[in-house]
Amino acid sequence: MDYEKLYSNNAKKMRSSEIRRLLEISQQPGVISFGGGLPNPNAFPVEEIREIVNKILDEEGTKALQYGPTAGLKDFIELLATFVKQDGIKAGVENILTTVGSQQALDIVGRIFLNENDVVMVGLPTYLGGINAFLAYGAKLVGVPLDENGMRVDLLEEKIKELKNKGENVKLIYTIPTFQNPAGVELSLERRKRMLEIAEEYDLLILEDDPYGKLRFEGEAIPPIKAFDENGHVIYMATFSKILSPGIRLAYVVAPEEIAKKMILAKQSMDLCTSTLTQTIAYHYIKNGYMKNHLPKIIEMYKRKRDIMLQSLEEYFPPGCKWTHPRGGMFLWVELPEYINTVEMFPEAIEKKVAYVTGKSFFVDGGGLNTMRLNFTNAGDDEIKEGIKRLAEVVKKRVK
Ligand code: PMP
Ligand code: G9A
Repeated sequence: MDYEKLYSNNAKKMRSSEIRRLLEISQQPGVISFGGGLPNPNAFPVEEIREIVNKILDEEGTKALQYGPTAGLKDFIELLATFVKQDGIKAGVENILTTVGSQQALDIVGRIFLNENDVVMVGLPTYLGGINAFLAYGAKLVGVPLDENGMRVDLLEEKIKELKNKGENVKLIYTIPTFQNPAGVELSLERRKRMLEIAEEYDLLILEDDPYGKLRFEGEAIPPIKAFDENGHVIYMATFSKILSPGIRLAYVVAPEEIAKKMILAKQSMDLCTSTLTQTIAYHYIKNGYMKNHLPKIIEMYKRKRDIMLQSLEEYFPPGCKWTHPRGGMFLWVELPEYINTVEMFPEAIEKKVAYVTGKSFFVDGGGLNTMRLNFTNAGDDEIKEGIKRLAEVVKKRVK
């Protein structure tokens, strides 16, 4: 049977993710992976979770194993309201919903806002999972270059003006302001405020995706854009994937009440509710102070790994290559000489048993051919050094 005839228009627009595909390759024996944004296995608080789960099953097992409200468990949502307050975000329970990872939140936003050909402004580069979520709803993605201070908001405004003049329906600005995936840069405070003004002036929504904000190694914290949002132009999302565990698939959204309601409605037909068990685990993890104690340990580990990667790049990479010096997060962004194509180079890297994500995957304009993203959190300390050494050999062969 020809199934193609039956697929919906949306299904035809779905694209496979290079990061997801890479997961399989990088699990081959001996491969050192700087590919997917995987936390380090040693960062998972296995014993604490065991203790919490035992306690939950003893004391509230039947509740934690039952269906729950679509937005999330009441106690957990209340706790999240105080959790986000630490970052200056004012939210009531009516503004918050939980999701199955922030990837689900990206999909819900696409589902409730995007019609075919609606425009989403994104960074050049930007998170591949965001690109694919929006493309599946038929959106047009328009890229705005980044520099060391994040998205160029001057160019953002110029492009929005241009698009609006052409009659395009610009709806969203998608941004990862803190330790951006993939570039590792931070959007400056000034630019955060300006981006919000632009959203207000042009009647747009900002989709602020913040998985890495709590993984700061150095420098002063910059408040999320949502902290300045007095007029309901920001949908904020964050996840437990990088600070607790991605396997528990738990994230949360803070949105204007009306939008939160619409998102909950969309979620009703997607999965009824987020796992009540993992919400209960995360609740106790925060409430009992485990999160506060554990986070500094992860930060220390990841900072050390970033430093090892930076030192190894200095030591082994040939002249003519550049990389970012991220103050937090999980990724380092590398630019090779213009004439080197990291897509073409990839099979040889795999042959040498080292993996990265090709930069091109993060560009909506076909650019970034000479770039790559390196994750520094997943590999062991010695593996980072060895992996960069292997990668440097592959690069050196191509440097003229
Ligand atoms: N947004 C960004 C920017 C990410 O980097 C990731 C994961 N790498 C996600 C969303 C999705 O994360 P999760 O679904 O695990 O919360
Ligand atoms: O495994 C995934 O797809 C999550 C990681 C995202 C990333 O590498 O950016």
